[in-house]
Amino acid sequence: MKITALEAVPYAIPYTHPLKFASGEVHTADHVLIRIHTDEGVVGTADAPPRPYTYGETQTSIVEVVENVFAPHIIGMDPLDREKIHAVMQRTIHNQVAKGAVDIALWDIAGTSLGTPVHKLLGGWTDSMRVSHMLGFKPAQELLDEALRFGEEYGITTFKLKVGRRPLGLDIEACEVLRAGLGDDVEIYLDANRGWTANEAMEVLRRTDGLGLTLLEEPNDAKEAMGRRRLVEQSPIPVVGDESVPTAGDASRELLSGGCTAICIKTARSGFTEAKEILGLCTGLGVDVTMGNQIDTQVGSIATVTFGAAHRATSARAGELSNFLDMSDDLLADPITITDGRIFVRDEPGVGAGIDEDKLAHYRQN
Ligand code: MUC
Ligand code: MG
Repeated sequence: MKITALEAVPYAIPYTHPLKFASGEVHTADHVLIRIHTDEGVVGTADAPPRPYTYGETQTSIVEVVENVFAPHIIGMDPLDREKIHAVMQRTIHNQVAKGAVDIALWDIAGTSLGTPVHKLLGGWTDSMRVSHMLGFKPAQELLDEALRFGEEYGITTFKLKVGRRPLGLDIEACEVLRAGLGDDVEIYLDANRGWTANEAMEVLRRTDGLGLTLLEEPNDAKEAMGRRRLVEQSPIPVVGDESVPTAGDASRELLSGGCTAICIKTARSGFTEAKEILGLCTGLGVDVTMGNQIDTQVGSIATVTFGAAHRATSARAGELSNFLDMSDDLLADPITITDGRIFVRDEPGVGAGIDEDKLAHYRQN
């Protein structure tokens, strides 16, 4: 089998409920759909969500690097020779989201051509993931109302609260109101997207002690290494690396230098191949992993479920899988449903990200 074309289709779908967090906000899913075509008619599909405030990539840069930097070298290669294709992509530094989408599309081709679901190829551990819902910046009572609604409508019992605001009391009040309103059985954890200094994060940990928070993600900039190490040493809960650990090399550096004690794996920026390397590192070192959300569409979310359900460690915790519910529409032909707080893998060859072509024609931007 040979790759005949790499297609990078920019599209835009508005959000009904914009997500706001310490490093940015999202009003429109201005993503890029990546499709890899082969001479046997098999097509691999994946979604690339640009996050300029996290990795520096934009919709335009993703189209450019896929079509004009990767494609000329990758066309003609066997899509199953992933190692060789990655060697080509590694000649270009960064561009993690563009590389991740190409990798997922290659796995989609592998599964489709073998007639096997990719969750089976990756590990086949279980058939579903528990869902964690991400709560963006809002007044405390609105956060509680949203969490109660998601609990009632979808059976979700795990929430990640976006924090990193100043004054610190805003987020501390949100934690208190959520804990009082949701009760002790609901899991609540925090993600500051580098919004605080290490000292501010330590103050928040002190003032929320006793609320049963389980994880603190990217409290400050991990590059501020001394403050971060002090915080990690003193934190009573695991400090999760997210945007500081897009690659296996980054994850090893942050874990071994004391920059974090747990890792957020995101298939959107690591693909399945590097996500597997990061996972192996984490299980070998004995640190927890979470499956994160790059503010993904349903196409991206089904990829996360595919990877997360395939492995024991990634399915142990609830994965962040519900951001697509805040979009006005999506591209997946067979929409994702959340039942009793879970999303199931697709029992069909490939990743199961069949695209509704009419919707793509409607939302595409070229
Ligand atoms: C997250 O976990 O940080 C927000 C920015 C980004 O890159 O991902 C999201 C969610
Ligand atoms: Mg995060």
